[in-house]
Amino acid sequence: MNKLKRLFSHVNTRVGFIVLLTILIWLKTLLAYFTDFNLGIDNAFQFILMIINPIASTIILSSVAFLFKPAKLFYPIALLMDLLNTVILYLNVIYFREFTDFMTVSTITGYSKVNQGLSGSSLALTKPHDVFYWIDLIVIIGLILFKVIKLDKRIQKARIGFAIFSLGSVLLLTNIALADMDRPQLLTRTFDRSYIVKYLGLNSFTVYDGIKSQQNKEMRATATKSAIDDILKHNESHYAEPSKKTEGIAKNKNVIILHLESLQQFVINKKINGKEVTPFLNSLYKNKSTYSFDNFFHQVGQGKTSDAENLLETSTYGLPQGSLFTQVGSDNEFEAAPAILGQDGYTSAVFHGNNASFWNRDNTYKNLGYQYFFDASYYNTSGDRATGYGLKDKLLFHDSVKYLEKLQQPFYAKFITVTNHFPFDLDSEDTKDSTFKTTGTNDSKVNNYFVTAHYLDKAVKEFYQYLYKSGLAKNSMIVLYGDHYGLSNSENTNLASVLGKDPNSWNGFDNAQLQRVPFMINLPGTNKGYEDHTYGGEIDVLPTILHMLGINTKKYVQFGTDLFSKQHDSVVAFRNRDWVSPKYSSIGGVYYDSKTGQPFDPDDKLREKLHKVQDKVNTELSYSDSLNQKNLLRFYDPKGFKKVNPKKYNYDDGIAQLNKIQQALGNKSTSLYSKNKDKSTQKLYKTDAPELTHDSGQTNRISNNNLESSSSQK
Ligand code: GP9
Ligand code: MN
Repeated sequence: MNKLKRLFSHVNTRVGFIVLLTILIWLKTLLAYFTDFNLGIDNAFQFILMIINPIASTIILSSVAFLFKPAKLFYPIALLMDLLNTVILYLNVIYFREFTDFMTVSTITGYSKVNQGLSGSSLALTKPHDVFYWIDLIVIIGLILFKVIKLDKRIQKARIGFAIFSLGSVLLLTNIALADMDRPQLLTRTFDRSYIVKYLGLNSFTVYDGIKSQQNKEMRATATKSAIDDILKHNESHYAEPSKKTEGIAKNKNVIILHLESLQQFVINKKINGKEVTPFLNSLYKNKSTYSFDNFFHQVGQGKTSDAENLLETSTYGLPQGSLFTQVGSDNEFEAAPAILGQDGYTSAVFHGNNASFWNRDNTYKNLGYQYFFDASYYNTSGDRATGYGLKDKLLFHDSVKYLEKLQQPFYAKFITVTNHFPFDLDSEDTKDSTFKTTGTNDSKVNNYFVTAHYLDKAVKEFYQYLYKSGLAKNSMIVLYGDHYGLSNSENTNLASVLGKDPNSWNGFDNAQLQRVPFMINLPGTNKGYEDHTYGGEIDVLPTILHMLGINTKKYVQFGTDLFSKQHDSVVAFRNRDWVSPKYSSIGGVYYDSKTGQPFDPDDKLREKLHKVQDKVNTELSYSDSLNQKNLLRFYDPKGFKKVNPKKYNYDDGIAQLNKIQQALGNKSTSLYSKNKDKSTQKLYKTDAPELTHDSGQTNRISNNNLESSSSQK
């Protein structure tokens, strides 16, 4: 008892008081971590970081109070800091309950047009345990008023405050260093807000986000209308006319984009132990109904998947650092595929079995003009149904049918797969019936890569079978592409022998060659398909497919050119300013002959020519950066293009919205479901996914009553 008293007497010192407040904030944050937030902890290390991450920033915040010497200032300031901490925490708790995401500066200030912040329903989002977020503050103020906690009136030495501040800073730096061990480039790449919270805590996230949005704001504030003029000029001179052979051949068809995670071109037609890695994709590749490209490169930067998406949706490059989606996706205006097609009556939707906040998709998609986003909350991702980045591919395709069939046609639908993602994990039950035996290199990543690529191939095959059975295939153009490399340059030497290459002579050019990814445009019904050797990249996809859909692209700002056009620009720029072209390539400051792969020293004349190519690449990348960093499309109104209003979209009740539209249209409804005489086509879907045999049929979206009513119509 005496001991307890003695311990409590410490609270009567200023340092003791700050320690008490810090402990309380820490406990409250843990309460939020465990009950309200969903941070997706994958391993013990992350768990430990999560437990300790509130401490550093809380200490730093409370050290502010030590700047004030008189007790009647010190205590109110200490409590004010505590209140600030609590408010940040609690607002995020409420916000998370509504949006499954963390609050950003632009959501608080209303700067972003996407989210309107918390609605009037905030009160409905409170829960009984919320009392614990506030009670400590009330009790402490009470204890001070009733003099149970006595104010320490001694004048403090300045160095105490400084020591506390230093302690907090050291802890924070240690925290950042530890986080970087588990998740390199956490702060430069900004994968997901929840990652920063998981690793560094809410306060650090809020400060980080504040700095980022201030930078963005400044960049934008200085931009003027005329800044887009040069870009428009470049756009006009760079434009490539559609080819007469392909223009309009897919007019009014549905567009189905299959985003094949980390799939690289070297798997196509590759055999391992006598068996093809991707037998189905190979058959598609060779099929007369497919335009297949074998010199197609990804062009992503640090934003990986999200950069690939941006390249395809907008035909602009990702940013030099970080992900375009996370940095400017919430605020920018875009002229993106879903919006362009939306003007022609297309319905647009994304299907992806990961959290909506990953890569800031939940906000960015609205600015791209996506009407529907079926994220992890629309699927059952429990237990063995998911791996690291979400729902397994076979299940993603299978479980999406109930949503896909409700889309009014024509639609523009994108499926983002995840299973073939580093570190290429798959449960043994998913491979036990497979006769495919992978490589036996010393690198488990290389070996596993082929296993998950093989799995992805089968998933696509099952989906295709459904597309044919349901009749969707004949009304659709299916675009398949690999988003970026799966095996990085550090694994490439281990891969070399599998590709029949010598790891000892492996060089920068070889790495660049491996940045080829599959790109196929499959148009069931045509027999004009062929293997096309044109050099191109992700930047070129949008103009290419828009032309095939019979849509004129001249008025849009696009940095890519139609792959089928005679005027196509076959210099492929990488995000780091390296480039490849049919004749020459420039990789890491070295020129290579693209045919022989040999490095060479150009003579003066050729050097000048190559410099010009480099200048062109630099100009294009910098125009694209300025367009996106300064949000210049806000100054440009292409004739006939209706600007996107992100506020129109709400991804919470997609299926209810679709059902409503279907009902309102009655027999004019063009959804597959309506065409199938108001019956689901789910039964047509055949998959060997073992997870389905022990399925509970639950989706993560618990509160969606409409979903239940729609699935009962089956
Ligand atoms: C996450 C998935 C993976 O949702 O798309 O992104 P990546 O790590 O490949 O950029
Ligand atoms: Mn990816």
